[in-house]
Amino acid sequence: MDYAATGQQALARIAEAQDLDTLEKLRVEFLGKQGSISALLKTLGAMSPEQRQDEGPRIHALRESVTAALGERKSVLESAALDARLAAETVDLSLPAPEAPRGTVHPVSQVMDELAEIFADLGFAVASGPEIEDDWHNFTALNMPESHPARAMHDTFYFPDKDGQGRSMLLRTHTSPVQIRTMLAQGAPLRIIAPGRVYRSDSDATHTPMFHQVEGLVIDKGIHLGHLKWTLETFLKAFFEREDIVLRLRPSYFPFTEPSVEVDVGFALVNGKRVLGGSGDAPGHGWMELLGSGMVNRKVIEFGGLDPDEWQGFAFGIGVDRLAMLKYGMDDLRAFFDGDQRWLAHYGFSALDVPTLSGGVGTPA
Ligand code: 2NL
Repeated sequence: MDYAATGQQALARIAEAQDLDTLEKLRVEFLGKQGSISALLKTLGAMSPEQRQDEGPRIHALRESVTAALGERKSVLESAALDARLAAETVDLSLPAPEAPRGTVHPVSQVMDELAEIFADLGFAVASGPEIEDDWHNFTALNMPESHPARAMHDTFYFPDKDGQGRSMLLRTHTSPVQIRTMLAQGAPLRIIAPGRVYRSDSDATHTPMFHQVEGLVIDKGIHLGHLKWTLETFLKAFFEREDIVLRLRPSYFPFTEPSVEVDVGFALVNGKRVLGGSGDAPGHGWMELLGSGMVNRKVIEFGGLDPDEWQGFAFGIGVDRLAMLKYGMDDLRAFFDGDQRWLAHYGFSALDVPTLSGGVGTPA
C-alpha cells in the first residue's frame, strides 16, 4: 500500500491547524485508540511475515512523521498563544492600587509610648521585668511583710506551687518589683519608669483583672518632695498638653513610701464633662485624684541593696488605662480589653503617628 498520500494529507492538515484544540482533535483522529494510523498499525497483525517486513517500517515511519509534526505544531501554537496573552493582558500602572488594610495602635500602647517619650526627656530609662513574680519582690521588698494587711488589699492571683526557694509565686500586682530588681541590678543613682501589665482579682465597671500601670523611681543624693512635685507637674503638663495643670498634694499612706502623698489635679466642668486644668478650688471646679506617690521608705531602699543614709528617692504609681480615658475621652474601661475592631477603629491611633516631644505627644486634632 502507498502511505505517502495519507502522510502528506495528515501533515497538511496539521500545518493548517490554527489552535491547540484543533490540533488535539487531529492527534486523536490519527493516533488515538480509534485513530486512522492506529488502525493501520493493527493491520500488521493480520499480515504474512513477508508483507509485514515490507509494510511495517513504512507504517511506523508514517506514525513517527505525524507524531513529530504534531509536536512541532504544538510548540508553535503554544508560543503564539502566549504572545497573544502577553499582548492582551497589559498592566496599567497608572491605576490606583487597592488600599491595603492598615492596623491601628491600641490607646494603651499609644499612652505608654507617650509616657516613655516624656520621661525620656527628663532622663528616665524604661525598665521592664517579669509579670510572674515571687512574693519577696512583689511584697516583702516593698515593706509589706507576710502579715501586712496591704497584701490582702491587693487581691493577688497566686500560683498553686512555690518556687525553688520556697517563695509563693504570683502575678505581679504592681510594677514595683521591676524597680526593686533594677535597684538590685544597677544600684544608684537611678531614674526609671516601669510601665506594664499588672493583675488583681477584681472585676467590675471600673476594675479589670488585668490593667496597666506605670511606676516611676528616682534614687539619688538629697532627693526631696520638691523634686517629686516638679517632676509630676512637668510630666502632667506635657502629657495633657496644657500649661494650666494644677496639683494638690494630700497626705496618704503606702507601706513603700514615707511620707506618702496622693496627687489630685484640678478640673473644670465644661458642659457636664470634666476637663483638666486650673485650680480645683475655683468656682465650678473640683479636684480629681490622679496618682499615688511619696518618698521611698528607708526599708525599701535597704531591700534594694542601698544605704538609706546615703541614698534617698521618690516614687509614684499611675494607672495607664485611666490616663488614656482622661486624655482621649473614653468612658468604659472594659472596652479596652474586649478587642472589638469597631472600638479600635474609633479610638485606635495611626502606627505612623509616633509620639515625639517636637511633633507633639498627643494626636493631630
Ligand atoms: C498608686 C500608688 C505608688 C509607688 C507606687 C514605689 C516603688 C518603689 C518604692 C516605693 Cl520600688 N514606691 N511605688 C509609690 C507610691 C505610690 O502607687 O495608687 N498607684 C496607682
